[in-house]
Amino acid sequence: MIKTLNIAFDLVDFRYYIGATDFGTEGYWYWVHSGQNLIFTNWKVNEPRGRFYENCAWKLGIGVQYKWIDISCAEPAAYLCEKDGK
Ligand SMILES: [Ca+2]
Repeated sequence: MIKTLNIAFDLVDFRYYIGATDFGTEGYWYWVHSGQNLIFTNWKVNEPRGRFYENCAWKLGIGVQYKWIDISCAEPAAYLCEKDGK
């Protein structure tokens, strides 16, 4: 548990892919792993705005309250993964 908390603290101010995309249907945002549409979103003001050129979602850092933006899926960035707690 302590290791998990340390990792989370280190990641506070980085940008990450969060696994959401609107690739295929512009404006329809869904989770890549499940295909389900987003129920909760945390978009930054005036985001998403990349239209057909930006189809992946990033979580920004603490300076912008972890808001999301859309970005080109070709942009290099870290990513977050979900793991079963079992
Ligand atoms: Ca898009």
